[in-house]
Amino acid sequence: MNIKNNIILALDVMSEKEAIEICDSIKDYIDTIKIGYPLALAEGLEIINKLKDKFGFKVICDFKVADIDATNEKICDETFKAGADAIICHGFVGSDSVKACLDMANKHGKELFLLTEMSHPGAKMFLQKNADAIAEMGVDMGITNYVAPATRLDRLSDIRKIVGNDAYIISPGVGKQGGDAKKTLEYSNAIIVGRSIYEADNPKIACENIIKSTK
Ligand code: NUP
Repeated sequence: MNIKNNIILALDVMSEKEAIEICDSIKDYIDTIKIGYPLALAEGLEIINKLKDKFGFKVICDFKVADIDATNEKICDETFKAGADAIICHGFVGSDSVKACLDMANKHGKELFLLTEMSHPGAKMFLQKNADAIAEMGVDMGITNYVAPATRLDRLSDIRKIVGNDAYIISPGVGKQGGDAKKTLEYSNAIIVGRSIYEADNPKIACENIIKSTK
């Protein structure tokens, strides 16, 4: 995926109106947005095509798909049919569940991102212990896109070593969760930023400042 300025906006706002306002202010700097459950549940999956049509964005759906294979297949199918360019799935559910997502992404000619270790403190309880194995599974399955944390650069670096330099890593946790944009981009291809942009008094300036800080 080619992502302008290596920044993905995590658009976790709760209405179409707010989403359009934020997108309008940052559209010169950002061409890829991540929509998760907050906005999709508030406004329905139609929000994907509405924002794509209005702004020409690429949309990554952060649905952290984590079910049995048969259900994952249905979730991914509906999400791609609704216009998503990529979907994020969990890895802890195992290769059969992940393969269902990968197969559906391939069927639609779209992309899959495999979530390895999450960025929040709670990820240390269970997920971190298995994150290397999740990344290894992704490599074995031929997956080329990953999500890994901006909040723990040592772990991000470990995951980069496992998936290799040709893999594409996107990293949440910059800003509000404590991660640093420039340091993260030493290991990641793109950062995911939400609240530091959409909660800012001026999202456009917030965006500009983050981009400047990465140079
Ligand atoms: O490990 C993860 N951490 C994380 O924060 C995986 C994610 N997908 N996210 C998402 O990234 C989170 O749900 C939110 O949409 C975004 C980070 O937002 P913020 O902390 O910059 O506001």
